Amino acid sequence: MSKIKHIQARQILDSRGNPTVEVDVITENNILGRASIPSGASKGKHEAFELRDNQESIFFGKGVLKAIQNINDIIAPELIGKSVLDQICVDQLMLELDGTENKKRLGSNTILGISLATAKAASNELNIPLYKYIGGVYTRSLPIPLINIVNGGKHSNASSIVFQEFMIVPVKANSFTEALQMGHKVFYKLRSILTKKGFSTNVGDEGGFAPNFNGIEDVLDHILEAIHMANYEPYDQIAIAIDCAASEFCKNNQYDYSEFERSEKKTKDLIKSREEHIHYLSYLVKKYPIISIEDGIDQNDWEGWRLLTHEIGDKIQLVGDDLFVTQVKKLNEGIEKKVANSILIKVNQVGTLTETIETIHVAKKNKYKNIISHRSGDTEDSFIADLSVAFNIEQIKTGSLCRSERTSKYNQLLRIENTLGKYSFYSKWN
Ligand code: 2PG
Ligand code: MG
Repeated sequence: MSKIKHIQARQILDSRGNPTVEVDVITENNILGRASIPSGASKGKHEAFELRDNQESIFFGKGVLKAIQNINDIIAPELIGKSVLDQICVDQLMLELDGTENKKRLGSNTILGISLATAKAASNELNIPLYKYIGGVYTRSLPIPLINIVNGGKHSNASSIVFQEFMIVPVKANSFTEALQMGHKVFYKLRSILTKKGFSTNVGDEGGFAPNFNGIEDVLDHILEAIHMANYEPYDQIAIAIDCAASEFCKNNQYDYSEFERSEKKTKDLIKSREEHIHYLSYLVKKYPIISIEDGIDQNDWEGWRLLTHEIGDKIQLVGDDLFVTQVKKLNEGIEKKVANSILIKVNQVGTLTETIETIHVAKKNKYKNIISHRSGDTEDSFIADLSVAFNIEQIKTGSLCRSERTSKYNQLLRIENTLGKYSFYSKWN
């Protein structure tokens, strides 16, 4: 009954218009589970391997037809007849078929497509919501959204801002619905401030504004102004989170703040030593209502991570993204070295649902906060919304309040909150 009858994979387009993998897993009852795979721009060095065709003349090498072929020729024949209810077995079988440490043979996009589609087919087969299928009966809490509002770094080619993401965090909402409403108010207040000043209100890859601000503090001042204009108390009601994506502008433990400078202004004066960079982050935390910094330090700069954690790790959330790449091995290294205090969870950094869940559990056990995350290239698939509820995860980062590949996750969370009704619970900050 719940056996896999057929697996069909195809190439579709992601939010940047680049090809990505979509997989249909179909059971003997003709029940469908469909999943599509996101893709990052600022990828961690140790992420599981994303298989691309590398044939320059087609989609500039970004095609995923090899991944589709791997599904059809290598994986599907082994999985036909296996139960969709046995997620661990399905994932394990694919790991064995791949046989490499970072999924280099078959591709993480290939394996993940089947892994997520299998879970969806199982929940459809059992006719229970995906979050309940994955998480069990005690799944009722909605995450706090870290809502993207300004894009910089690799996520925008218009702004020169070196940090990749500026987000607002509705810490004092009473429900997920109210949190989005609060975020929406600030988002549109910022839009009107930018319009009045003659700034562009075009958006970057994750839907945040991306005008040519005059540096990091100019961005933060504008966000603060928008929070005030929306009549919210900064910090107590709406706080700020940033993703520095420091691996993108660090070379030899030096942090080049002019890395994304698009004008003539590019100058070597903007290169900071590791200590100066940490000092600057610490200064920003004192000056602004910042409660979370992601990838404040380069993925290979363990000493920098140690210093930053020592400096501000007891005051704010320090999130490892490129640092941990959603992998237990890297997370354990961080726990042992006592760096960061939170982890970003991206399904495609590791490549199967089973391994993602393992990482979430290791983080919880060691009191590291989990933050479920999208990728800058994403699809309409809202799997991560269900994943966040499945494990009562307190935070989700899934872009701004525009662009359908971002709102699809928010909309799924709105649906879940609506369905849970009075039994739903909105996460508290810390
Ligand atoms: C990040 C992500 C998502 P990308 O750095 O956190 O916002 O970006 O998907 O480009 O790695
Ligand atoms: Mg990041």
